[in-house]
Parts: sequence; C-alpha cells; structure tokens
Amino acid sequence: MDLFDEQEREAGIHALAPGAALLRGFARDVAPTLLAAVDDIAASAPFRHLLTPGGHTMSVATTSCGTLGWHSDEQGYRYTSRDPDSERRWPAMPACFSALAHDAAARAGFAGFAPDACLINRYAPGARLTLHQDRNERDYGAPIVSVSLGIPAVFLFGGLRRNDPTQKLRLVHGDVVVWGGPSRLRFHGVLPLAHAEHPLTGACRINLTFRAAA
Ligand SMILES: O=C(O)CCC(=O)C(=O)O
Repeated sequence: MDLFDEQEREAGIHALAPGAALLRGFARDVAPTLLAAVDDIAASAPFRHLLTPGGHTMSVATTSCGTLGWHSDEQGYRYTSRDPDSERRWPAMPACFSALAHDAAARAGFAGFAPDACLINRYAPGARLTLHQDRNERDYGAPIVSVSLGIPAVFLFGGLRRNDPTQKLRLVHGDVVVWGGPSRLRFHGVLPLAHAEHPLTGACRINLTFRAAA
C-alpha cells in the first residue's frame, strides 16, 4: 500500500500545518447535490478559459457564484460583482454550498465562515494550476475552503515562499482542504490531471474554492 492509498483510506481530519487541514470525504454525501448546483450555475454563467495577466490562456475552465466572482485578464486578477461575459450578476451562492463551506471551516477550527465568493474550477485531463497564493481577498482573517469532486488530482501545498517545499496530496471525490490563520497565504497548486473517469463527472474534476472576498 503506498502513501496515497493509506491517506485515502483514513476518513477524518488530517492536520497539514498550523491552520490547515484535509477533511477526507467531508463532502462525499452532498456531492450529487453540489454537482447539480454546479450545472445550474454553469447554465447561466458558462465555464470559460480565462487569460492570465501575462496573456496565457488558463488550462482550467472557471465560473463563479456568490456576491463576487473571481476574474482574470490582461488587466490582472480581481473580483467582480458581475460576470464580465454577460454583464449580469454572478449566480447566487446555493444554500448547499454555503452550508458545506461553513461546516468544513468549523470542523477545521474556523467557526462562523460565511463565504461571499465561490470560484468553480473545471479540470479536464492535462489541466493544471501553477503554484500561487490567494491574495485578491480584502481580509485574510477568513480561511479558504476547497472542495474536490470527480476525478482525482494531486494538490501541492507549499509554504509562505514560492520555493518552499510542497506536500503532495492526492485529493479524491468528496475531500475538502481548509487553510487559514498562519497558513492563509501558503502557496498551493494542482499538478496536470491524469486521465480518469468518475461516475458523477465523467473525465473531469470540479473544484469549489470558497472565499470571503469583500
Ligand atoms: O483545484 C484545486 O484543488 C485548487 C484550486 C485553487 O487553488 C484556486 O482556485 O485558487
């Protein structure tokens, strides 16, 4: 049995660093409801491949829900109250999303988390997210709650400097990672996804990243 198998077998809370935890399987039961809500959101705010400030097209497709949505283009990274593609407000955050994010944060030691933004990332095999910090939010007092659905991914969880060593965590359907407090600005990313199939998502991974942005 390798380390990945061992981690996946153990449901429950796994400390990653001060203020950071992996909650194995925390979202598994509610996953079908979450995925149905993602379909509804994508019907009014479709997934798109954003441009980075450097002019590269992101391999991950994104959309958002909540009061604020995350956006990137040649002008930089930022939150917007309207979907720049349609000029309409982002879809409201479904109650099942806010409840899950609140409960996962509480389980990891952050009571009262009330996200106003959920970035939804869709990864096809080969898609990746390079190491970055989440720093477009106004207040770093609230944690980040990140939910994995569908096919597995290897999540890189680093330190406060880009070159710090990273932990490699294989995240599977229903896993939730929470980082806040002294870990709030840790670098993190996702390695290129291997090809796989999941009964609920096909050959794709959906990630929900909840933030208190305003
Ligand atoms: O897909 C993931 O697990 C991480 C997503 C992420 O790092 C982000 O949206 O900032």
